[in-house]
Formats: sequence, C-alpha cells, structure tokens
Amino acid sequence: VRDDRGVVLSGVTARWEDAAEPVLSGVELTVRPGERVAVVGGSGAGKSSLFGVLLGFVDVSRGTVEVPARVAWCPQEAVLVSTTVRENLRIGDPDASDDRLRAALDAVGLGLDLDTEVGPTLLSGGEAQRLGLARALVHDADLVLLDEPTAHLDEPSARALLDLIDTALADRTVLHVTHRPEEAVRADRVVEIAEGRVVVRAYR
Ligand code: DUT
Repeated sequence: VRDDRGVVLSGVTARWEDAAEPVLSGVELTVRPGERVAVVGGSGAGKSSLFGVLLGFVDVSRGTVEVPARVAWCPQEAVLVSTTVRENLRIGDPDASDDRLRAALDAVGLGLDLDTEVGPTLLSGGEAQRLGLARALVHDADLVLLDEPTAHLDEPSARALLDLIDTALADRTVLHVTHRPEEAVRADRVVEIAEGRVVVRAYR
C-alpha cells in the first residue's frame, strides 16, 4: 500500500469566496489509505464544503491539506454528457483503452455497450451512479468522494449501489457523505461535522 493515498487535514480553516465567515474552522481529520469514512451532520453543517476543500475549490486560509494526486467526486446526481458510454468514461482518462473501460463497467455491474448513447435522461438513477463510479475507476482515483450517492434512488437500487461500492471501491480511500444511518454503518468509521468542525469521531 502506497502511503500517499490518504487524507490529512491539520487545523484547516476555510471559507467560500466572498463569504464573511469561515465554513470550516480548525478541522483535524486523518483518513488512512484504503479507509472508508462516513461523513454525517445536519443540513448546512459543512459536509459538502469539506469536499470543496479536498477538491480545491474552497479557499483554505489556515492549516494544511494533504490529498492524493487522483481524486474523484461522485455527486448526488452523476454528471453525464449526452454522448456515448465510451466518451463519458474517458472523462476519467482520455487515453484509456476500450479494454480498461469495459473492465470498469464490469466492476460496477453495468452491461452497457461502449457505443451506447447515454445522457442525463437515458439511464436510471442507479445506472447513472454506477457509470459515475466506473468513471472514478477509469481515473484510477486514490480518493473517491461520494456525496449522498443514494439520495435519488429507491431502496432496492440504493442497497444494490451500496453493495457495489463495498466491492468496487474496496481498495480505495473513500469519504461518503450520507444522511442515512444504514449507509454510515457500512463505513470503517463515522465522523460528524457540526458548526464547521469535526465534533465526533465514532469508531465502530
Ligand atoms: N456555502 C456557500 N457556497 C456554496 C455552498 C455552501 O457559501 O457554494 C455555505 C452555505 C452553508 C455552508 O457553506 O452555510 C455549509 O454548506 P454545505 O453545503 O457544506 O453543508 P452540508 O453539510 O453539505 O449541507 P447539506 O446536507 O444540506 O448538503
């Protein structure tokens, strides 16, 4: 296991551009390589802002942020472009061979042909999320950020997606924002964000 695949936030204070107050203050968080951490907390607590810090689009005014070189972000609704499965996956790596793309589709249980045209409305919510995960695999992301991936799925689809996350992302470092306790318990560890701070480190 390479040791540069984890996340280390030390004393991080961060604010959105133009915001008067910081959204996160003095955040300490270490995520080991390959660990899966569920991030919980009330609406507006700063969970998405934490992802913004890790992705580099929220300004850090104090402290240090260490993230791996390759990070993938899977939002509530997968961002798909109206073109083929192949081109949607190649957003993860423009040079990926068809064999690698097919391996990623296999890993997420999607039996789609690479030439199939997709788009925001042509796949079910669960299929779109799977395609987003496959793109993260094509990117060979060391860190995968899941922002409420089951928010728009019915119960069976949600369970199926979570099972897939268990297997397809088993060796990746994963931060998983969720409101659902049944999702949080699948993680190695749960952290809670409240009022811009990590307030609880609950170990299972
Ligand atoms: N905020 C901004 N600009 C943005 C997004 C958020 O200023 O583009 C502010 C609003 C809010 C704070 O950051 O007061 C925290 O929001 P965040 O979206 O990080 O909270 P959350 O924990 O992800 O809430 P939710 O569960 O509702 O998504």
